[in-house]
Amino acid sequence: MSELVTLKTYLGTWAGADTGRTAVAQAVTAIAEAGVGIADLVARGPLEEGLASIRGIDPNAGGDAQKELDVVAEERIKAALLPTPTAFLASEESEELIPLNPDGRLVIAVDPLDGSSNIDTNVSVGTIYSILPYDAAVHTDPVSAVMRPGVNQVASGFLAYGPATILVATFGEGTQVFVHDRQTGEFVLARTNVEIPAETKEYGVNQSNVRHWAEPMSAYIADCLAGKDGPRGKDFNMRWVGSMVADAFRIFTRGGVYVYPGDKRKGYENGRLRLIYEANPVAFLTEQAKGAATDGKTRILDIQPHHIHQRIPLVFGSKAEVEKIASYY
Ligand code: FDP
Repeated sequence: MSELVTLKTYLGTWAGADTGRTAVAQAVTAIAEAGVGIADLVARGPLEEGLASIRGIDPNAGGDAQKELDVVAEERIKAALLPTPTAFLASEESEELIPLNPDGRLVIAVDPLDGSSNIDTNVSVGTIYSILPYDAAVHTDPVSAVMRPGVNQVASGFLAYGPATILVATFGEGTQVFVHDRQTGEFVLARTNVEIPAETKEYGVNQSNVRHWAEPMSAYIADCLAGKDGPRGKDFNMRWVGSMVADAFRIFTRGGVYVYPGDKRKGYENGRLRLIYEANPVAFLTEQAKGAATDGKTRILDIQPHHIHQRIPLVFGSKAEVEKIASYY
């Protein structure tokens, strides 16, 4: 039997004696360890009273209702990253950047708990992170270190708290899947250099919004629905968990596309997903797995952010299908 590769050994080999890489390895290890604690809380479900309850009357920085577990997850990640070389943390749950380590050389953006509308439904939720290098001499305004197009990421990933706790991670050299082994407490490398199939017959979208969409998106879905009798000449299947991490993991496993377009509803002009801590990390993972990620037309990783919490229409997954969607725009 071949020897198991743990996250620790993988990161040790990847980082070697490189201090920049070692900083990234420390941060990812900390996030993964915090994730194990968050997974335990999620698994206790209704026994952990109040985790799905809405906290206070104010929405979070992104404008969504804040659940108790959103806040607990942010606290856990913040505490885990404190001893690492992370200078600043940007989080969906905090309006401003959170200063951590004055000597840090990384800025990290997180969605501490993606899919929070699913907390009390026993459906997978997760944590998403994006890691950028930080140099205090260059980024005299730390916000400028976060407000960079996603091509500047050095690592990104997400944890999904489902039947298994998994970590999908990239360090710019392919996309790897680690699974948390509850018996040993270690994350074990389960799939290396994941490849999302270029072609697919499966799409994921909240189709109840069809009347709010612009013409290109309605036309694309109408053609999928027409199946083999329509212009696409093949039958499609639809899957929508409504937790992006869960939908993403399915796409990393068997292909497909995730689509959240902008629509006519107030506040949804640029879709629902946040560029810096949702779209960018997933786009990096997707490209590293030979897939593609756009806002419909433009590559996500090339987009210049203008606000920490800005939203962006998001299409990612099987490359040929993402390109097909772009052709409708
Ligand atoms: P949530 O608000 O529950 O955190 O990140 C936003 C997100 O979930 C995605 O995980 C999910 O794919 C999407 O919103 C679901 O949106 P709808 O409720 O509009 O379907």
